[in-house]
Amino acid sequence: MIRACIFDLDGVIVDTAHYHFLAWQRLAQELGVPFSEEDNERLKGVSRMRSLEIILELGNLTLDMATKEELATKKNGWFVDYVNAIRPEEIFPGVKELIHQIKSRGLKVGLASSSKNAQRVIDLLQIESLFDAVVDGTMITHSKPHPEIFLLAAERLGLKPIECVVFEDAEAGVEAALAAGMRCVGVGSPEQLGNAHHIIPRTGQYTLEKLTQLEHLKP
Ligand code: B16
Ligand code: MG
Repeated sequence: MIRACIFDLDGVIVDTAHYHFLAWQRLAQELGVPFSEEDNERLKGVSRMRSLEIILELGNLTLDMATKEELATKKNGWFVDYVNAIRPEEIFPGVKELIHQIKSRGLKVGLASSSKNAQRVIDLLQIESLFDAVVDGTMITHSKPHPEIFLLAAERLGLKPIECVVFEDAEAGVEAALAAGMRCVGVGSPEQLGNAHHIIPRTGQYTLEKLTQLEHLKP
């Protein structure tokens, strides 16, 4: 029995994934590392430091920890500058309506984002009240694809993992949800998210009928 939906933030509720890409691209350019949108798929859902390490790997660069910290902080400054301009209307179309429908069916709703900036984004979008539990990058030790964030979200919702469905746009996020023993709806392309139980192009296109069908699929 499905009793909750847990939403990722960046790329599922709002297009902050694009701002992450712009900030990483700017840093990659400074480092002289070619960095495409396709490369960026590997950064989605993983931690800030792991993202930087992937860029350094792409450029065959090795840097000491202090320099890496400095670069990660620089990228975050640019990201925060982009994000501070976010307005409540930027929530993806249909997402609020979907969450209200889920709630009207008596299900709980959680948010699980690897981002340490998640609370800022939630405040700017004014969506805190939509969620029964919020878990972000400041509360976990292991980032996606580790299942920790989703297991913690289920715990905060007072539910078992098998009772939760995750909405994710990142390959690492789909992996994390499946490792947590949850069903997963991938938001994006089947090439990247092929392991998810259902795949939809945009979050707002999901329906309660599909959620019912999910109950018949094994986690
Ligand atoms: P920050 P999500 C993730 O958020 C992003 O997808 C990923 O690209 C980013 O590196 C990670 O948060 C950490 O973000 O640097 O803001 O702490 O998709 O899990 O909501
Ligand atoms: Mg995401």
